[in-house]
Amino acid sequence: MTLLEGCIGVEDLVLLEPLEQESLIKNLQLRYEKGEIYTYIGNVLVSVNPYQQLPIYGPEFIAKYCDYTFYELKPHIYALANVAYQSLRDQDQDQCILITGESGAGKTEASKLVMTYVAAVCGEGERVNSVKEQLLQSNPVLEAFGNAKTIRNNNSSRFGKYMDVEFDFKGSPLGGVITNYLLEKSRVVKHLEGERNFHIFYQLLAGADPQLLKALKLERDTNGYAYLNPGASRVNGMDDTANFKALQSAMTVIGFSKEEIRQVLEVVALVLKLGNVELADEFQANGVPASGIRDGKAELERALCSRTMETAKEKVVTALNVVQAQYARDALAKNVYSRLFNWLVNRINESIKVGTGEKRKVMGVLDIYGFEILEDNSFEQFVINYCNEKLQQVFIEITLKEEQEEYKREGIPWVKVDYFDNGIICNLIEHNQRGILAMLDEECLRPGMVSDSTFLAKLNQVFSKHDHYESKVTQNAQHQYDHSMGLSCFRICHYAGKVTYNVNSFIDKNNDLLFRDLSQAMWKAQHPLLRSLFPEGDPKQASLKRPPTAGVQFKGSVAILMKNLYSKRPNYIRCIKPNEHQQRGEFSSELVAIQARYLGLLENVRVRRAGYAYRQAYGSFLERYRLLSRSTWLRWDGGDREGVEKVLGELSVSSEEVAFGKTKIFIRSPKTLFYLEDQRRLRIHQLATLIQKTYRGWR
Ligand code: AOV
Ligand code: MG
Repeated sequence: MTLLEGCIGVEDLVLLEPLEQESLIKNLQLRYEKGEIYTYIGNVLVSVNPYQQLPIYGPEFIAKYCDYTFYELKPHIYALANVAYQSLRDQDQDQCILITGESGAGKTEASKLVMTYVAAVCGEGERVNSVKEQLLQSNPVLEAFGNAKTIRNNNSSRFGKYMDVEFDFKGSPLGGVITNYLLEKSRVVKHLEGERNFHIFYQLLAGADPQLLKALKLERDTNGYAYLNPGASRVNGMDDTANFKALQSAMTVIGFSKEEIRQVLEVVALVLKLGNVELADEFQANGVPASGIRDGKAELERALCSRTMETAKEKVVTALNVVQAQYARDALAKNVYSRLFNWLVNRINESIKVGTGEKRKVMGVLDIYGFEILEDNSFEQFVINYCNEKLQQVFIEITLKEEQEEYKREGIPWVKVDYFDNGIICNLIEHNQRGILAMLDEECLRPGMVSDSTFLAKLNQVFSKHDHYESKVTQNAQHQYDHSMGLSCFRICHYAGKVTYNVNSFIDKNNDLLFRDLSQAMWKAQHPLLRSLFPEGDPKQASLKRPPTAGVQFKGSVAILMKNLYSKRPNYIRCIKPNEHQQRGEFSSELVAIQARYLGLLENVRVRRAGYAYRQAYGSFLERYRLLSRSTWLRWDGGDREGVEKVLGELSVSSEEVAFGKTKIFIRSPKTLFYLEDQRRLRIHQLATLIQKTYRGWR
C-alpha cells in the first residue's frame, strides 16, 4: 500500500496495489477528502460529486488543460474533454463521451462541464458563437421540462439524453442532434412526498407576469393544483422566477417564435388544469355506474368518461366509472406532457440541424441513468438496466478491442484477457423471439385473458433453466427458498448484481395505449400545437394501426444508440455519489462500494491491466525516471528509448516485466511501477538532503 500511506492515493486506479474493492474505495476516499474528486482508470475518468463549488473550473483551468497532454496534469474532466476534442479535430476520429452513474452522482453537471470546455476551445467567430450559444441554451430548456426535484437530487434529469455535436473539418461546431430516452411521464400526475413535478410548472406559476397568468387562466398559488404536491413548491437555492426568464430567453436564442413559446405554455397550463378536472359519480338511466365532469365541457367529458370500441362492423360506446375516468384523465395528462417534451426536442433539433452534404466530425455526449436497484423495481428499472447492460457490452468490447489494437500498433504480442461477457444477459432480455421483451410484446398483443401473471408464468416456463433468471417458481423447483422474493416477481442476475422486478403493470406500461376518444378530443381542440401532438386524432386518419409498444420503441432506440457508439471512440466518465444527503465533505464507504460495483470499476481496472497495467511514451517516462540512472540523470544525449533501457537496466527490472513497443514502454504489473516510484522518491529525498547539507556547509 506504499502509495496510499500518508498521501493522496494513486491518481490512476490501474496502479492500485493490492487491487481489491476495499483499497479501491479507500483510495477514492483519501482523494476525496483532499478535494481530489477525479481519478483515472487508464483513460476512464472516475468523478466523485463534491457537492460544492471547487476552484478548479473556469477559463484559467481550461487554458491550462488545453496546453497539456492527458497524464501531465492532475486528473480532470477537462483533460478528458481535451483528449476527446483534440483527437476529433486532429485525427479525424469521431468521439463519444459516456457518462454514467446513479441519480445525483453528477452526470448532468459533468456533461455541462464537457460542453463548456469544448465550446471554449473550438474556435471563434460570429457564426460559430451563435451555434455554440444555441447548443448550450438547449440545456436550460430541456432541464425546465425534463428535470424535477426528487428526494435524491434537487435537479434530477427525468429523461436520458444523447447529444451529437457536429464539427467541420477545422473543428468548429456546426450544430447537433439531440435524442431523448424515456421521460418519466408518470411524474406529471403523481410523485412522492417531498418531490416536485417537472420544474416548468413552478417556473410558469412563479415567473409569469399577471397578464400571462390571467390569459392562461392560472392562479399563482401552487397549492391550487392537484398535480402539484402541496408543501414542496420551493427548492433551496433554486429561483423558479429567474429560471423562467432564463427559459424564455433560451427558447428565443434557439429560435422559438413568440407564438410558439405561447403555445407551449398553453399546453403546460392545460396539463395543470386537467389535474383539476373533478370527476364525480353519476348513474346512467339504467343504473349502471358512470362518471361525469363537474362543470364539464362536453367534448372532454365525452372523451374522459366514455370509451368507444370500434370493431369491423360497429361502434360501441360504453360509460366509464369514476376510477376508469380518472385513469383516462391521468393517461391523457401524461401523454400530452410527454408528447410536448418530444415536440420540444424535435423543435430544438430543427434549429440546430446541420445541412446535409457537409462532411462532419461528431462528438456524442450521453447522459443517461445508471444501473438502478430500488426497493420496488418495475418496468422502468427493467429497461434502464437493460440499457446499462448494453453499455457495459460496448465498454468491454471497445476497451478490449482498443487494447488489442494498441498492442498491435506497438508491435507487442497480444495477451488474452479474461472477463465476464454479459452478452448472455443482453440476449435474455432482447432476443427477438425468446427474449423477455419479445415475450412481453407477445403477451400484450395476444387476444384473450392476458395479465401480468400470465406473462410471468410464461417467463418461468421458458427460462426455468436460465443461469441469469430466477423466480419463486424456479426456486421452488430447485428447492431453494428465498423469502425476500414475492410471487409476482422475477429476478435477473445482471452484471452489476441481482435485481428483483415486480411484474405488476408491465403489460400496461408496455402497451402505453391512449384511447382514441382522447386523441380525437385533443385533435378537435383547435389548438395548433396540441393538434400536431395528436395526429392520430384526426378522424380522417382511418388507420387504427397500433403504435409500437414502449418496449419495442426503447429497444429500437437502444439499438440505434449502440450502432452510433460503436462507430466512435469512447471516453468514459463514471460518476459517483459520496452520500445520500447532498452534503459536501461526507463520504460513505458503503454507498460508494455499491456504486463501484454497479459501475463495474474493479472489473474495469482488471481489464485495463490484464495485459500491461501501465504504458507511457518513452519521452515522458524518461523525463520522470531519468534521475534513477547514473547515465541519464544529469545529461542524456541518446534516444528516449535507449534512455529508458538504461534506467530499467540499472534498476535490474526483469525483462518479463516490461515490453518495448514502437513508441511506448509497457509495464506489466503495478508493483514494478511502485518500485520505480519508491526509488524515485528515495532519490529525491537523498538529493534534497544532500543539497541541504551542502547548504549548511556553506553557512
Ligand atoms: P445526475 O445528473 O447524475 O443525477 P447532477 O449532475 O444533477 O446529477 O448533480 C447533482 C448535484 O450535485 C448538482 O445539482 C450539483 O449541486 C452537484 N454537483 C454535481 N457535480 C458537481 C461538480 N462537479 N461540482 C459541484 N457540484 C456538483 V439524475 O439527473 O438525478 O441521475 O436523474
Ligand atoms: Mg442528470
